[in-house]
Amino acid sequence: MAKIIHFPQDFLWGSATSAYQVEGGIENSDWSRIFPAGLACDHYRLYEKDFDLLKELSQNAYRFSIEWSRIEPTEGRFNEKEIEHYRRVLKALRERGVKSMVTLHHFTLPLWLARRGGFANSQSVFYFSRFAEKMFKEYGEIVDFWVTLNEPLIYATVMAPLLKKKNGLGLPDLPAILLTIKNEISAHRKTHEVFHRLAKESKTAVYVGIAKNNAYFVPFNPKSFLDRLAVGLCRYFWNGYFLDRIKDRLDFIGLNYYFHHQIKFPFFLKQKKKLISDLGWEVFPEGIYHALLELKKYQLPIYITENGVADAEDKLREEFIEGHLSWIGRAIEEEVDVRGYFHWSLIDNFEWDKGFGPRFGLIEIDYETMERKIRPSAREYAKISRENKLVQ
Ligand code: IFM
Repeated sequence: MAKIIHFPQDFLWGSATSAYQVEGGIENSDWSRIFPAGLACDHYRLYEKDFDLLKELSQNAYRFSIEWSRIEPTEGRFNEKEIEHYRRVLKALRERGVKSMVTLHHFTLPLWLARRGGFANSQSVFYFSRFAEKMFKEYGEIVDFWVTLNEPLIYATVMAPLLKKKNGLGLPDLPAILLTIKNEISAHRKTHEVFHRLAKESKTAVYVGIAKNNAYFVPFNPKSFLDRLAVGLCRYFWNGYFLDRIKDRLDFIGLNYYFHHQIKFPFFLKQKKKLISDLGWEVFPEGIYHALLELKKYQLPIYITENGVADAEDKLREEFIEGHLSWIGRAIEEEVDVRGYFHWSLIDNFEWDKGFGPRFGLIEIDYETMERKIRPSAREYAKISRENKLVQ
């Protein structure tokens, strides 16, 4: 007999992107010269077309990021033309009845700030909150959800060190990583505080969260003390540490779930599972359930802010989505307050140092013609969104 999983009323069904990965024409960020994305998906020009497709796919929410280097190309000077651009983007979503979730930092920084050390420089807290405050003053009434930082630990430990090395700004070092994390925590806290103060003054509702990359860690041998110890440490440092320091300044938690790690002390084991994405990442839907249960203790609303698979031939995506939604459904049954799911990604895009090869999109992009083509799995996801239920 078919199993039916019903999702809560008002559940958000959406997808996510980030500016550098899709917009094109970003010339002034720390990624621009090292890993140029060129025209990317030309989403900067074609956003309305993409939102029509999003609607056609029965989605009611969209997560995207505002490119800081467009808004503040030189320190302290805001670009009005770009501010108007994102206002049009937000209005286009409103006109279509789509809720917006806006990320303020998704891996890229304006070049001027990168040259001053980026988030490793404690002044970044001031720079970031000034930029964020400006964004709130401009768009506070037309944004539904704010995400301050995307995957702060991936940023601090992988992305920032990679750029630093490639930019010739020195070798990545542990103190810089720790400082980055410290400043990210302060930047988030400050932004939450400022947004709530401004929202109170202007009597606007405000929801500020974070997109936190948490993984599901398991011991290779549950009887091994060392394997279990390593898992405990990973859960503490990778999953919990950052959230514990901002939990009193969060209106919701965004969970980006991609990974399940089996640990045989002191190593992460290479997964030998059958379902492997084009990037070699294991597909393990059950992990999202455990990651959600781990977040239950915070007693905050949770949105899945990212979950997706690199799958150019669209062979795995339908099963991937259904599998994850099924485990999310189970977490909801166990009273985890999950309120929405944003698939990564709406369209194929620029996968950072891996370029345009990996295909994460519900919609395929032909990078020669910029033509968009809906993948079959996207239609299946649309059916689930439309009916607000998953039939298995
Ligand atoms: O493309 C990235 C995104 O920018 C952040 N989360 C993981 C995605 C897939 O690697």
